[in-house]
Amino acid sequence: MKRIPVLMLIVLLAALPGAWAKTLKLGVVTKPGSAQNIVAQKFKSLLEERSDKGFTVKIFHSASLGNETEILQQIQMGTIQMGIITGGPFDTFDPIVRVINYPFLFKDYAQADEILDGPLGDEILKSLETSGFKGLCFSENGFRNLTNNKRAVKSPEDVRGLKIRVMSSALHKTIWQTLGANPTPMPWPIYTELEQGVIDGQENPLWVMEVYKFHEIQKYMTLTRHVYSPHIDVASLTWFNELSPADQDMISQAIKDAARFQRKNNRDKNAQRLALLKEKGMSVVEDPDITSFRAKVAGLKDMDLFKDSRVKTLLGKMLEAVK
Ligand code: EAX
Repeated sequence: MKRIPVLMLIVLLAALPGAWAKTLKLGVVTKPGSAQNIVAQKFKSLLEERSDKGFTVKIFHSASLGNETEILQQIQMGTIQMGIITGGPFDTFDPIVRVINYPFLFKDYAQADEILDGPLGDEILKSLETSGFKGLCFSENGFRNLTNNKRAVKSPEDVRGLKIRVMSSALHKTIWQTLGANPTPMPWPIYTELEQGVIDGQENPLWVMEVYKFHEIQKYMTLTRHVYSPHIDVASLTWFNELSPADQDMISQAIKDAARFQRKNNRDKNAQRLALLKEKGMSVVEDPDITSFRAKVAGLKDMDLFKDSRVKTLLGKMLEAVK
């Protein structure tokens, strides 16, 4: 076969749209239509458009690159460039992230936005650099609610002995232990474990119950809103530092815009989701005894989980800021 002259090859390649594009791999653990994917899709379209296809984003969804802990490890190593990852699993990489998963911390979305988009949120994003992540911004999973198959939960007494799946996070495990449940850390997805009764329940925002059809396998839901669960949108620090300042700005801006879009989209749909879950037969406790739940977990801030001085100081500032 005749060899194609190098020059001609270059001309040919340059003519192909996106031939010189830098490909960016982004990992999420959930399926299309899920909160993390909505951020990822929006980011992809914004970045590809704004960079005039200088970047292409390849989204790996449904845990095709592994669970959230494994995705984070690959981002640390730089084999994946970005991830939209739920707050929980970060706490084994950097305990400072526990602060944002603190129970009953934010009273509403406005307060969560104000703090996470402000200097305290920045402190957490910045801290992640020590573990090899460039923390870009927060998008959201949402306020987490308890579901289970045993009984209607109205107060902490009803939680006693329930086998609850929690994220891979020491804080989440401690919250449910303190409430009297029997928590088991398990990575996402958990449908089979719920279906087979290995666990009685789980806790997640409303979109999860709808998108993953938990109404088919979970009878009871309680609007506990016990933890506001953000995603942290991160990049590999080594990779990010090698980009030009202009590319860094473009990526940072695109992911922030995508996060803002997704938070609104998520919140706009919640009333409709709740109605649908009831219609599908879930028995919902909308007004549980939150005062008792709060009282039970009030001592968490003095536990060893928060004894690291950096973590303790930031938790103190955070608790002050939400007063
Ligand atoms: O977004 O593991 C979890 O419970 C997360 O909330 C899950 O990724 C769904």
